[in-house]
Amino acid sequence: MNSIFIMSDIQYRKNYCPPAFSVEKIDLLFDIREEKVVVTATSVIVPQTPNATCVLDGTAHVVGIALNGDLLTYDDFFIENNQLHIKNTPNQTFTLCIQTEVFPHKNKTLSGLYASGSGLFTQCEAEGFRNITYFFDRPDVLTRYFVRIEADQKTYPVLLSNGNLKDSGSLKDGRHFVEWEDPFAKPSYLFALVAGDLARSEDSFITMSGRKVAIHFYTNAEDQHKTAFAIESLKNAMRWDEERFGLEYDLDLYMVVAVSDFNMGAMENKGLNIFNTKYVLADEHSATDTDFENIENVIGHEYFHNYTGNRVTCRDWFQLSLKEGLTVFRDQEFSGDRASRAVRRIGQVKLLRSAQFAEDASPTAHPVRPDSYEEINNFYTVTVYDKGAEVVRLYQTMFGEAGFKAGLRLYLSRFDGQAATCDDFMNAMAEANHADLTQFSRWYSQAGTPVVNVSGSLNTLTNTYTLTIQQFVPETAAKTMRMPMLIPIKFRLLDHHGNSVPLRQDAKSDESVLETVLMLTKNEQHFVFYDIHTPVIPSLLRGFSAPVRLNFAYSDKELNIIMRHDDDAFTRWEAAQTLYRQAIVANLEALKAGSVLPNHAALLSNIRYILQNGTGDDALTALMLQVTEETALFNELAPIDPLLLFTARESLIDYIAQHCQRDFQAACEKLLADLPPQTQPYQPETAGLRALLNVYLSYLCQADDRAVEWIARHYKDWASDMTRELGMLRAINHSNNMLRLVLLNRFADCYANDALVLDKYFALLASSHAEGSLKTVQTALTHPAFSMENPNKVYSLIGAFTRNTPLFHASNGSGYHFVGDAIRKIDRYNPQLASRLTKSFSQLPLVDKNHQQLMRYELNLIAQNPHLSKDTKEIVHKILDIETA
Ligand code: B3K
Ligand code: ZN
Repeated sequence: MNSIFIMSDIQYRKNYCPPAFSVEKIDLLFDIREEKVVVTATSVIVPQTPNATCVLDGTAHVVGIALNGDLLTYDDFFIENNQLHIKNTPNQTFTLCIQTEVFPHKNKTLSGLYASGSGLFTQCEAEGFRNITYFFDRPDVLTRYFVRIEADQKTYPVLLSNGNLKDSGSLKDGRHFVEWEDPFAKPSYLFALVAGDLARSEDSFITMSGRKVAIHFYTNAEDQHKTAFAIESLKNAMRWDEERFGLEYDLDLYMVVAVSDFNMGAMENKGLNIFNTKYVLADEHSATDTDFENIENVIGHEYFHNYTGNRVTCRDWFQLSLKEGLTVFRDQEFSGDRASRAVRRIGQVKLLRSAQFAEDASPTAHPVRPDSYEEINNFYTVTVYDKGAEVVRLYQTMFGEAGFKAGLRLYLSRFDGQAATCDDFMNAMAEANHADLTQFSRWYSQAGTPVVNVSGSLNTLTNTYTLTIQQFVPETAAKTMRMPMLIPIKFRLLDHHGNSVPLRQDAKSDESVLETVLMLTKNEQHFVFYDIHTPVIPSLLRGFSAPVRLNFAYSDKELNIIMRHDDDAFTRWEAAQTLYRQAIVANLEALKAGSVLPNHAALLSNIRYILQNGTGDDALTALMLQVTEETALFNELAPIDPLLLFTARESLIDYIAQHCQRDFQAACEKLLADLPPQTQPYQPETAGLRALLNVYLSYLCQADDRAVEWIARHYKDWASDMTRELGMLRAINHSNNMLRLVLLNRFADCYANDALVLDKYFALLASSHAEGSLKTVQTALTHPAFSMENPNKVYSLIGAFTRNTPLFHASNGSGYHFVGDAIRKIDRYNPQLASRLTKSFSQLPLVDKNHQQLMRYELNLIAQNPHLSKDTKEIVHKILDIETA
């Protein structure tokens, strides 16, 4: 443990106190002027505890304060540590009026009220509202909002806030006003305001009770033609929530505003979602199939928050997963019902393994419901979101769809209009399903990815098959308890043709099933199956039924059978991953020993089998043909030389590409001939074929540079849509052939006016393994379309760079330095963005000593800044293991 102790402001979950004041309503007047906005906030405050001091959170410049109409003097209040203390407030209801000034054009944090282009936008979650006015900026203080906005009519013809439009009209001097009223009480983090010159795309939706909801999407005028898909997705989401959960939209208007400067994907402000343009704008010329899928997910996600997040919100930020885990689960179910559920599930597993399992193994590990934080914005993590969604999925696995729905409906009706906790949700699930979830609650409190070791044995005398399952929770940086978990393992037994064998678990009964869920509760358990006469293969954790690492020592032959014949997409894909992983590890051993790389003949025969027979789902076939990513291997191979791991993996890809070149070529040509022309912007039915084609092209370019020339020759003909165009560019992106740069430059020129496509260009530059890539990326910082202030650009270039192993982990430290430099710059104006980038260093404990030293050097440079933001400081200190007291 490092001996430096630093004073800081850590918040603890155990210290929660209910608010001492409630607020009946708040009137907000926004007077928008050229350089500043004057905000007048008038709250009707009801004391809940006698003689409590009225303390409001805020950072803005105070112009004046009045209590029950009387102007306060400096003797009546003081401001300390971003809190306004009002002395001697009455014990009865009182009115507090606070006038502040904010400067959105100077605000580069993209939190609070900020300018982007010629418009003004807000982002209040988690604690942005306090940058606008002084308020009880905590999620358990809910109130009704009445908002009036006044601004210049020409500059800001569109003035929006939450809820319903109540009034609008002209004022003198070319100004105008609008008034909005939100009938639903909400916490301050859901407040939103937009002012600008935006174009409106309109549609409507008739709810299940026959109410007409107007849908308004606001974008820049030149992007208006790209909103159709997002609008359709919203209507699909509205219908889906009615059909699946009986939940109907509750206002008469649903607004979505797209903004290009935004720290994350989107924000669920009541009735007025604000979205990153990336998750709204799409047409076939600019968006890939994956972009369309992401738009559908995020539109769905923010819509579903209307109940899970807005109608029932979080009591405190430690409960963040209550709304985020649940809403991710809901958007996953929505997209699973839309298309290719099994393939979507594998996508979720890939993310969980490469990012969340990695987080659990990192210095920033925390449970789904954290116990403490320094900066809440650092806790919008894959653990809170995606592991949180897995925990919610566990309820459905245990209780079935109907039981889950009953629990959700009970929770929503019990806590409607209130702020709740993860325990409240769990208790509603338990009550609706008459279950005891005491042990289950460990999923919220214990960090770490449980490890499940399984072995099986057939007793030919008794004709029984016994599964022995052990579990343990590894130690993490969060140092939480490590008690055995309740782990549902979806399970079948397969014969050697891949057919399911009947499972009989009761010796006295003939009853059998083909699939069961084994409930693991102890450190070690045995499950016995009767009437098993021939060798069988366990098909375990089907559908990835729990977020655990499961080990079973399958033989190659058993893996082949599962991969080819199991009817569960996850276990098939997982068998392929095991084969890839074993091959990478074998390469790694050979590289370490300096010996010749081994053959992987068994793997080749499987790849050929898949190429010839497919899997019945092209998107699944495409996934099965892709070698496991390095990041998913870091943890189990630690301490690792990332460059050696990269070489081991690349060698395997090379090997497959070389040996199966003819097979890929034949499959590719057939597909090119068969691929139907795209008639609609996004066709899920043929998305799998396009994914497959792109995998073939990548292997072909890896095998032989002539494929790069082949692509270049046909580029124009084949680039019928962005999925195919980007697929070609990705395939050639590691080549040193000059044609790569020719095509990339042409791509950048062609889309010079499309910011979202340029993001793809920057990501291509930053993901390349071609010679001189660091230099290219450094030069890209000066590209006229690049901006260090725009998160999309930063994530595309610098974010993609941190995932480019040979560049980021370069042995001379140049990659770390490049990213470190960017963090140091960005931290001065956008701490949230800087802190996110800093997390790329959290692999530190998993890499070898040399890389650790280089990372530490860079992190120390960041830590030295006396003005370092709270956000970045918390992450750097965790990684460097500097104790904060
Ligand atoms: N709730 C927002 C995230 C806010 C992040 C604040 N740092 C988007 C979402 O999860 O829907
Ligand atoms: Zn969310």
